[in-house]
Parts: sequence; C-alpha cells; structure tokens
Amino acid sequence: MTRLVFVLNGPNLNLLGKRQPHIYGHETLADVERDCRSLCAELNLDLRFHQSNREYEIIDWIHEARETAGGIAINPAAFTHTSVAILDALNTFDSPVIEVHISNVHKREAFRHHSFVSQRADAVIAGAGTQGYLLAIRRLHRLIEEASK
Ligand code: DHK
Repeated sequence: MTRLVFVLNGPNLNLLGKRQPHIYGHETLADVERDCRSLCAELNLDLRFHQSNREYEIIDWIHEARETAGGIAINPAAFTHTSVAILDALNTFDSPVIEVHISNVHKREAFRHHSFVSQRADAVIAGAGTQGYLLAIRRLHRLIEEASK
C-alpha cells in the first residue's frame, strides 16, 4: 500500500493561532504542518498537507487521494457539520480516514455535535488540540503497516 498520507484542513483553519486562541490554541497551521512533516519523516511516510476555505477544493483533494494515498486525516472544520458532499467524496476513498477536531466539539454548541464525516471516519480525535493531527498520523501509519503485512 502507498505510504502517502493526506492531511486536509477546512475553512478558517488558515487563521489558526489568531482565531479564538482560547478554543484553538496559539499554534499556527504552519506550526502544525511543520510537526506533521517531521513526524512523517520519522515514520517514513510521504505527506500532502492542504487547507482551503472552499468545499470543492477539499473534494478535489479527496479525489486525488483516491488515486495516490494510503490514508487521509481530515479536519473539515465547519464543513464537518454541513457537508454531505465531503462525506460522499470520502465514501469513494477505500483506505483509512481519521477525522480530527482540535477542540472537543461535544463540549461545545449543539450544532457541532453532529458530524456527517463521522459516518465514514475509521476514528475520530477531538479535543486533543493540535496534537490530534499527530495522533491521526500515528494511527494511519499503524493501519498502513498492518495493511501491507
Ligand atoms: C474547527 C472548526 O472550525 C469548527 O467549525 C468545528 C473544529 C470544530 C475543530 O475543533 O478543529 O466545529
């Protein structure tokens, strides 16, 4: 199985570090990408790391992952709670999907408690801060190793 993983980020996550730091912390998305890159290097995984405020771009990256990737970690941000289109795209992807939320969405407003993406995700990590991305990569690594045995 391919050792390429995609880490995909939805709307407003470009403002990580500046946006509501009491909820999302002080690390920027560039900090998160740097940490993901260094963990992937350690685990001998290749990484594509993307963020968009546009739903269709996230869908296009999932389609690209169908052809190339062994797993996807995705923080769909607000699209988590609204996007049947992202769920449908993930349902076309056959390898593992890990859903990541920086905050514990279940401690927050009721509208954040429902996730379309959870209908497809193999695991969900919420409330671990930006460390959630690293936990997701470690899980994808484990699943990729198991699948290649
Ligand atoms: C990020 C967002 O932007 C919100 O819309 C989600 C998620 C939660 C997060 O915790 O990473 O509700």
